[in-house]
Amino acid sequence: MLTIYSADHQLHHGQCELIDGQLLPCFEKPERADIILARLETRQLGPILPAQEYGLAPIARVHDQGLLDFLRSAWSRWAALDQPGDLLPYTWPTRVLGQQKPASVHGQFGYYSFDAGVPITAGTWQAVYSSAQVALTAQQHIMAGEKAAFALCRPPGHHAAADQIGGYCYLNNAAIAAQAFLDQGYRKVAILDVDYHHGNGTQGIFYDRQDVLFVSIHGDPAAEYPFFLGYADETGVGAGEGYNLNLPLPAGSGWQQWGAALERGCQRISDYQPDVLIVSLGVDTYEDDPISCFRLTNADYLTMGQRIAALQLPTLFVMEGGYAVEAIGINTVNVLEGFEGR
Ligand code: OKP
Ligand code: ZN
Repeated sequence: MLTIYSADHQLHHGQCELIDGQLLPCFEKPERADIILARLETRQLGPILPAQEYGLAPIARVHDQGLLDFLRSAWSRWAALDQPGDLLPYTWPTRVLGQQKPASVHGQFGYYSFDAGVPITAGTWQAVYSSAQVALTAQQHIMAGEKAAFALCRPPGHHAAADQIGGYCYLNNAAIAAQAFLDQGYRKVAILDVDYHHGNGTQGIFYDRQDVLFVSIHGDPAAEYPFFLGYADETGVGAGEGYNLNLPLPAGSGWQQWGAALERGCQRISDYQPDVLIVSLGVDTYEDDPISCFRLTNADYLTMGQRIAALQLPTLFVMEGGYAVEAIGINTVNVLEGFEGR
């Protein structure tokens, strides 16, 4: 299988995040992608190609222009204030506050985000822009007839909404690729999100549409991030009613529960008869993941890839989460190898 990779991801390296009452080094760190790349090379999965540039237009098909302007300019505005740390939001327009866009960089960050998991550093814009180009390049290879491709995106994207970022995500790479397929003539796209966390951003972007089916298997949001979306009764709205399928599972779920949910999700995708499948591939469902609570094993990822291959669809894998860095290469590449029947 073809992989698309850009070293620009290394330009984004946040210092710290607030987790369980502690300021800890960011879990979403550059070595995640480096380790996956090394495993792809060890296993000789296929060619690893650089990203091509498709510019801002396909990104602006999904994201709000105000958010893009903010992301592009935020670091220089922050650097001008000569502060020591990364730029982080700390005030959000919640229920008791107004919804206007303030002038200050901190106020605007609150306006364009929903949590504090999105540090902006000097290289963040270039890294997130390139991550989207990685997804778009892989998408172009599928348009050109490739059966499958792996977009080794970093930073991830599935929590990013049209105009609000959060959860380590800035630009929604999977959604940008889905929209590009539609803009280039495909009629129906299915997105299967297997990351441990609900893909609230992707769900929101396509919630009122039937040209994108969104299926997600994730930790029950009653107990797990992102808490405020991902429930089973969120089935879509208007024309999109029936085109959103959430399959939340309790903490501690292993392959027995997870595999059954995958079966349900795959059935729905088959019924939908999409032109192409996008897999939001997070491997934070792993038993040793430091911030998640499912119990998938190394071997389960091979089985996952096999079941996805049985859908017999052109398939674009887009990298999302996974924080057990010692195993992230094995688990990610196991999905791809299972898919290829190796
Ligand atoms: C991004 B992706 C756990 C805090 C988790 C944010 C998680 C973002 C995950 N106590 N905070 O879906 O892998
Ligand atoms: Zn995740």
